[in-house]
Amino acid sequence: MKPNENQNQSVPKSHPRYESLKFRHKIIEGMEKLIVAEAGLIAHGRGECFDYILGERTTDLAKKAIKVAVAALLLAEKPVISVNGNVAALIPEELVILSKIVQAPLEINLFYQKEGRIEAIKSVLKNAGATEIYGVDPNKMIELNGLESNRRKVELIAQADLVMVPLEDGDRTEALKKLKKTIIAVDLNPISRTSLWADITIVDNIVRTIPEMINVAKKLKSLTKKQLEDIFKNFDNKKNIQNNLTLIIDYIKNQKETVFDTFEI
Ligand code: PTJ
Repeated sequence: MKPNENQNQSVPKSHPRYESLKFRHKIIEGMEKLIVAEAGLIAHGRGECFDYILGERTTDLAKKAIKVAVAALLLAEKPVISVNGNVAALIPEELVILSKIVQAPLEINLFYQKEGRIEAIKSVLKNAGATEIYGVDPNKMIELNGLESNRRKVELIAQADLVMVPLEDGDRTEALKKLKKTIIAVDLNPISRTSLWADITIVDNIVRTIPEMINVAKKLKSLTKKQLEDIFKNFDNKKNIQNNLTLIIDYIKNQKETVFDTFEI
């Protein structure tokens, strides 16, 4: 197979793991087009592993965190959605729709700097319908204090009161928290440093989370400020993380008991 050939076409829709393979191939194609960093493949595999032990579904806990996150986005004065290579490759159209509904601009922010990557991501977002994309002009960038990685270079994020960071590394989440910003993380690993530092951690696969956020945003958009605050105010992220860990333990225990029930050789 040639490197740029769409490998997804070779996976039959009837394949029991079609959905998972479809997104895996989007990541591979994204890497070939410079959208995804090489390390993005490894990050995706780590995510897949956690998704497995959460049952590959958006759990009730994730749904609750999604509702709180959408309320927080609608309440924020200067929200920004941070976009990296994996997210741009997996769900660009949905990202643009969410950004428009909650009026949170998209800012490209990459951990791995490589010539051509920002342009490649900008192009995928534009093709998905984005009209304004931030984080692309080096002259408009400033550097965040207390951070050495490439993620320190930000544009709107510097002034944002809330930043949504899907598939982030822990260092910048920590730096953004120290700048008193509200952080929404989407991370399948409930005990990653990002998950622990965030104010609202959605433990779910980004490919399911963003469409669900769009549905919830359509419903919450008509609520009053007071009603949105009521959704947001009693959320306890520590409890959320602990409950997600309990969910994983229970899921594995249940698998241990039942996994062979329908497995016939
Ligand atoms: O495009 P860049 O240069 O900004 O780089 C992006 C990656 C993702 C490569 C970079 O931020 C990175 O190395 O991230 P980490 O430290 O591997 O963390 C990524 C986290 O996202 C891990 O905890 C994974 O479990 C999680 N993850 C991976 N895929 C998904 C996911 N969470 C939700 N949905 C996914 N599809």
